[in-house]
Amino acid sequence: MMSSSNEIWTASVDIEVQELIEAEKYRQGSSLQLIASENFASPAVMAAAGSPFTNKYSEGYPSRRYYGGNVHVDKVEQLAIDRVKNLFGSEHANVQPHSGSSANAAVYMALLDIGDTVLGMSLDHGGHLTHGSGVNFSGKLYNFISYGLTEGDERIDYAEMQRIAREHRPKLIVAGATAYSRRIDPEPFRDICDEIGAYFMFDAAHIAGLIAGGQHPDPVPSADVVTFTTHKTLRGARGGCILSTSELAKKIDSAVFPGTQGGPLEHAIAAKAVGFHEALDPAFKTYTKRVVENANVLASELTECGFRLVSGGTDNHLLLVDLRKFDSDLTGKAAQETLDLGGVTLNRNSIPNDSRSPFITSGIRMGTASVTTQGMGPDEMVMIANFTARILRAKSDEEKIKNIRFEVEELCTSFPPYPE
Ligand code: DSN
Repeated sequence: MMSSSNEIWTASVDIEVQELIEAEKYRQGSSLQLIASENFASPAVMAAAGSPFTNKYSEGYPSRRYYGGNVHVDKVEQLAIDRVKNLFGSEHANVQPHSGSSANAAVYMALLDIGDTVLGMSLDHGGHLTHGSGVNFSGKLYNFISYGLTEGDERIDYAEMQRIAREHRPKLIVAGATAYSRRIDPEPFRDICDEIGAYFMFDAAHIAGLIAGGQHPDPVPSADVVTFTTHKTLRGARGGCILSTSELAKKIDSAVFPGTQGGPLEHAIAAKAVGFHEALDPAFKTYTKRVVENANVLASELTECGFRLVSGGTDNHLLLVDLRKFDSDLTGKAAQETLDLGGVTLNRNSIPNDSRSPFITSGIRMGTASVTTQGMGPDEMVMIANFTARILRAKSDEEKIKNIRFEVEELCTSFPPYPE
C-alpha cells in the first residue's frame, strides 16, 4: 500500500530545531536589530526560500541546463534575471552567486589572472574582506593595494586613490565598502579606470537597496561590473548577484558556473525574484528614503548623547560610531556585549586608524534598514540613541540594564516585523 505524505514525514518532525526557530523569531522581534547588513525579508520571500525549488539540481543557465526537469526552474531564474535588470537598468545579470563573497570571487576570476594588481578600499577604513584582506582568498590570490579615507573629513580620498592607481596601474579598481557612511561617487573611479585601462567594479552589497530606491548615486551606468547582496538594504533573500555590461556577460557567467560554483540554489533564486518584484514596487522607494532619514535622526541624537560619528554623520543607512569620546575605556567588543544584554543588537567595528585590534575595536556600527522595515520612524530613532547611551553608561550595573531592556522590548513589540 502506498503511504500518505504524513506517514513519510511525521516521524521526522524536529522539535529541537523548531524550538530554535521560534526562539530566534522571538529574539528578532523583541530586541532592536541594528546590524547594518541585516533586514527583515518579507513572508513571501521566505516562503519562496523554503519552497520545493530547494530539491532541484540545475547546473547551467536558463534553457542551457545539464540536467532534466528544469522547466519551472528556467522560468523562475529568467524571471529573477529580467526583474533585476529592470530594477537596475543593467545590460546583463547573473543571479546565481550564493553570497556577496561568491559574487566577488567570480568577478575576480572572470577579469583577472592570479597575481594581478587590484586596487580596493582598505579594510581598516571600511572595505570588505574580499577587497584584499590578507586572510581572505582575495588577498592571497591577487596583489591587492588599497586606498582609504582622508584624515580630515574621513571621506574617501579620491585624489589619493587616483594617485595610487597611476603609480601601480591595477587591472581592476574596486569601489564599495561595508562600514562607510557616506556617498560613494562612481565618477572618479570611472575616470581613473579609463585613464589607466582598468576594469571598474562597484561592490554595492550594502547600498544596493538605496541605489534601487534612488537614494544613492547609481554606479550601473559607469561601472563594468556591479556586485551586491540581495538581503541587506535590498531586503530580499540571502544571496548575491552580479550585474555587468553585455560585453562581459559570457566571462561573468562562466566564472560563476562552472568557474566557482556548481548547482545554483534555485530556492534562493526564486526568493531573489520575489525580492526584486517587491523592490520594483513604488513603496520600496519610500522605504529607502525613510531608511536614510532615520539614519540621519539617529546620527544627530547619538551626537547629542556624546558619541562621535566617523565623518560626522551619514548619507546612507549606516553609522560608524567612535566610542572614545563617549567613554575612552569602552571597547567596541565590550559595547556590543553590553548592548546585547540591553536588547540592542549591533556589531563592533574598527574605526579608521583604530589602535585596538579588529577583534576588540574602538567603534560600533549601526544601521537603520531593519528598524525602518518594522515601521519605526524619527521618534523611535531618538529613543534608540538614548537606549544606546543609557545602556553603555550603566555598563557595570546589570539591574539597570535589565530595566532598560524591558523598555526596549516594549518598543519592539509595538513594531512587530511579522504581525501574525
Ligand atoms: N557581513 C557583512 C557586513 O556585515 O557588512 C559583509 O559581508
